[in-house]
Amino acid sequence: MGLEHQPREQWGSRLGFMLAALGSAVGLGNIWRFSYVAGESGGAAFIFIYLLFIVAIGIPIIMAEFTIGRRAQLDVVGSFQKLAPGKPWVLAGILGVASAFIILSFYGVIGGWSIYYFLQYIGGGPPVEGAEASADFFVNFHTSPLFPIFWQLLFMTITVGIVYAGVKKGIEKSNKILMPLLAVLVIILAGYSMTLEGAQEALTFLFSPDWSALTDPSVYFAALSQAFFSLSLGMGALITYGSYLSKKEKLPGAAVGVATMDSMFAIVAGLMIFPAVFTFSIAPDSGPGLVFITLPDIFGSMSLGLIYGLIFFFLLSAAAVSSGVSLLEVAVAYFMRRLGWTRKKTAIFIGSIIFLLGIPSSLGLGTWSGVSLIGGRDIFDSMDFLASYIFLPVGGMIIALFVGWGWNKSEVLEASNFGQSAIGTIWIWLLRIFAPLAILLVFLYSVGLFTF
Ligand code: TYR
Repeated sequence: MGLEHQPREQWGSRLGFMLAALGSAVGLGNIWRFSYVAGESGGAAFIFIYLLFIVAIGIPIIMAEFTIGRRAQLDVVGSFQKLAPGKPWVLAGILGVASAFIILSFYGVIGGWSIYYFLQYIGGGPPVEGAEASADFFVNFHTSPLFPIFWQLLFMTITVGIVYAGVKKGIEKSNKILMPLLAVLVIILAGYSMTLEGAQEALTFLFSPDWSALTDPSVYFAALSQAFFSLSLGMGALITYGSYLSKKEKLPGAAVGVATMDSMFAIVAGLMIFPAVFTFSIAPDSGPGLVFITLPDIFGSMSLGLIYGLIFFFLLSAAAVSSGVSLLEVAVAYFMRRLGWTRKKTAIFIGSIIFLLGIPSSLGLGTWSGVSLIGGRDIFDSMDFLASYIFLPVGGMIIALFVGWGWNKSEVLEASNFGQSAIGTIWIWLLRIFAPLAILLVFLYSVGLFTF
């Protein structure tokens, strides 16, 4: 199949593009993953490194992805083939499509849990009183073989439905409604949480670093993978979204805007979750269950708990769907061109495969919890490890090297809208040297953590 075919869809406006990119970035990563990883990695010191990575590595690579996609006007694999025909850079595109399959397969599992909890709150809240009952409820739910798979299927169906409807009518439209709504909701919930007794302790946990944590390599590794995961970076989601943007629009402001808003979302989500965690004396490092075990318990003992729970799980589900959509779009855009199929047929076909791939991750948290794949991790954690800790940073490194070294410099500067400015030169050098080196050093520093 050639690189160019049917006329390509486009965003209706620059704002629509930015909200869609933000919808991709803001997701389970900001709420569910950020809170438990920050909790496990000691809080403030981790957050400090995470923010540093966002500024020095994340923003330059977002710009690199936008520039590639907008210039090539193609999916992630096609973009590299068009800009650097016959060169090995296309590996980043292939890794990207593989990451879309892997991440969405386990993402759909948690997305399904979120929808299940949301519906519980519509029905008056889960029947839990006390931390133990809350944990039992969660364990019973997610270890049941079929039940979570049903909710995962529902999540995937909604996600496929939006991608099926198209770039403008599906993705842009849903994000235009959801994103502003989410911003308002998360601020209201954080405001409420800050009135709880545990607020002071939460602020200390989130903002006053214990610098000794920085001697631990796993903190850097966790912060790097969280930065990539949360910004949807390193696998071409932003190349794909950039490819639907018209050449008239300016890129740099959009890149900074998306990174800033995404980080603010994570911090405000921390302000929403941790005061509650400390008020009810829950260990911040309770792992992936943090949101699902602790929060329903907390909501159960709060005066406005039912409403709080309803809004919270709506927020989580909606944020998960808008990110799931971007994961699916990476694979759909590629296979549509490759197979010459319509968007509708490709969305259903690829969505079904990813749903099936996710089933082992779901079972791995229950019936198959004895199965371990990578370094003693269960199936679910192995998928997350492979994609978020390895594929995304490696993909990001290749993207940085490609824009820095593999592509003609004046063409890059023009395509990025930086032109011959000083900022453009700084950007190029961040991509040439700093970002790849920083990623490499984090990998080397963490070598001991790779126990396969
Ligand atoms: N950024 C999303 C989140 O924080 C997850 C995601 C990761 C989405 C990679 C897209 C992507 O390509 O939940």
